[in-house]
Amino acid sequence: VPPIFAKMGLAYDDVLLLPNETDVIPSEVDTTTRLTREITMKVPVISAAMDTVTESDMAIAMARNGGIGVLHRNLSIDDQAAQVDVVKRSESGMITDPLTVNPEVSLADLDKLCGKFHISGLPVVDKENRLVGIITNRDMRFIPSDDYDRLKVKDVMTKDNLITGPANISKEDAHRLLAQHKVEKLPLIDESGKLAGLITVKDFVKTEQYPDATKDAQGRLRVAAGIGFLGDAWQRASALMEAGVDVLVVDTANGEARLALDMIRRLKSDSAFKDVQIIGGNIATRSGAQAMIDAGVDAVKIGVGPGSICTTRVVAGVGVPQLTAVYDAAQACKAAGIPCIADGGIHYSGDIAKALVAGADTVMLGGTLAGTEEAPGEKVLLHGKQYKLYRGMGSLGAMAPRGKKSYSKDRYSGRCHLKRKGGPEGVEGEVPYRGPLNAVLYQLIGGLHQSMFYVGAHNIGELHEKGRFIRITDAGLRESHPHDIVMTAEAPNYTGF
Ligand code: RVP
Repeated sequence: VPPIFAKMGLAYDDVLLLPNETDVIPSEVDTTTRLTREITMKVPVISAAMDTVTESDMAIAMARNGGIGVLHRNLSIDDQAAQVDVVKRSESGMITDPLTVNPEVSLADLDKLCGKFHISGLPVVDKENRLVGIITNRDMRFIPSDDYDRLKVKDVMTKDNLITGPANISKEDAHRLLAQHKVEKLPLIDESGKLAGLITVKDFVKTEQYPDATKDAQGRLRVAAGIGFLGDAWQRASALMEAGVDVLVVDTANGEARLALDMIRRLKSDSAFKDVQIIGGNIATRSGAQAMIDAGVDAVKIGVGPGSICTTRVVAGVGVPQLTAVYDAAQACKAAGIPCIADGGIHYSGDIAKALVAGADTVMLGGTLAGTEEAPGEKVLLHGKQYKLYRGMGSLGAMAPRGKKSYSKDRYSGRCHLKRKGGPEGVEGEVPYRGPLNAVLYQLIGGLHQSMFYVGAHNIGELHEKGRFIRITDAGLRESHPHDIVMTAEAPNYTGF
């Protein structure tokens, strides 16, 4: 039996990293890391499964920039699966199952479809999936939108001299054909004349523009999605898997809930999910991590109560300061060769390096990304400054969205066996608007590069090995932040909120 008082727990602010002799050049460090047993990423950052943080726009931007997004689950199964579909279709080496349109569809409906999937045109096929034309915004450009209801795809599509390629075309040949004919989309046709795929110029451009992107074997962006373990969770998992999700996160406030562990075991033992990686969380102790590992997870997510919107530690009096939680849980993960994620409480770039040195392989961010353009929700103006809504998934607002069914309740009511339901464990608020995600990530990752320079680590493995902490006092923390000055300009990597 462990003693009733465990050791002292430390938070990120309780420590600093010690500088070492170094030959590292910050811009040349390699931040490649493991997200799960089988997935690596160039950038160790994950956007949180929260309804004010990650929907498809954020997931696309995160994956393009080398991280990954976890789509939240505070929406219907169909809507969440549709978001997976949007991410998986956003770019690709070759689209093997392209969206198509029937010649009889109105231009108005076509326009809606293109808007939903952020695409500029579609192959047109008959009932047998034979290519009969192609319609892109070049065909639509001079058509007044007043005519969209009246006109059909067949009236304006390009149908003569279609440029197509064989289904097994190489990347180089496809590029040559696109360039030679100055077209943007190349439908691929199999031997029986049916549409077998699509290659687009946009995908070539995106690959050059985002060389670090997190992609699957087919060149599609990777995406993760949160699920629970109560009610229709299994149905949700199945729908997300069918939509092509890469990672499922069994996401609960207390990952040691027996039903959550059962859900993980069930997913891991069902061969239908063999191509989907399973992350489990959250836990905050070594034994919690071990329980996840024993259930078979492909990565463990760590954090009980460190989140900026989380009140679990005051409402329930439960939690472990995050640096210690990461350090302890990572011991079990390291021994088992399973990666782990430090989730919550990271608000400065320096905290990322601290989390990694404590043993994490990646970090998950909520509040730090909620103010970006790609986060769901409108900007609001408060006292002459722009803000965006950010709320805990256990807040009253997230658990009971107005006029909608709530799906996030079970994250914070895993205590379903109790007669009395608990209260909220999160709050709602606003965070400053911070512009596009890539600018914020640039600062965060730039900070990590600087940490690696000071520690003398060329890569994340060396950061794990060489990083050492010094504990600091309140006076040390005061000394760390800008002091004895009235700040008159905000630095892009220091918000001070
Ligand atoms: P932060 O980055 O500090 O804003 O924390 C984000 C994390 O907080 C999430 O990834 C999640 O683990 C946790 N969270 C989300 N909702 C709540 C809550 O309502 N208590 N907590």
